[in-house]
Amino acid sequence: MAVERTLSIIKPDATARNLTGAIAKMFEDAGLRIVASKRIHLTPAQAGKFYEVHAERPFYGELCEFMASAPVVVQVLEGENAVAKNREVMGATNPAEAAEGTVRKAFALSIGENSVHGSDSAENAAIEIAFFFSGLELVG
Ligand code: DAT
Ligand code: MG
Repeated sequence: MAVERTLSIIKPDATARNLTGAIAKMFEDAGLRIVASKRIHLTPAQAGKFYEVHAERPFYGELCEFMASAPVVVQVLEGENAVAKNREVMGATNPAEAAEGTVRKAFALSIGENSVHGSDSAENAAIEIAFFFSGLELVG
């Protein structure tokens, strides 16, 4: 198995409820290491750029507005199969479909306000990590 890095975002609904530590602990307990972390407040334009791949989807406006509504915590998680492992800990996009023990089952409020983002492939992880962090900020 390969050691990978993936991008995680603790979304506004979760930072607003003071869940940053609880969510980070779930990733750490799953064997992922937080090798970079910062709390930022995205502008709507920055959120729009990050989620550009979803620009044609009907919920794009709502998604960008939500992501810019309050601070987020962006983190780089490192570990064996980090991309897939992070997605497993996150749970399904829709919390109604998320498995027991996942972040979204425990904390998500709705399909839109679903507490966490995680890269969906190693290729996208590299792009998303570079969107938020310079190489100097990644400390394994
Ligand atoms: P994921 O975040 O699980 O990778 P995605 O990439 O398909 O899911 O969508 C990105 C985000 O967009 C998702 O976390 C929440 C929002 N979203 C997805 N489907 C939605 C829907 N049907 N209605 C509202 N928001 C939605
Ligand atoms: Mg996605």
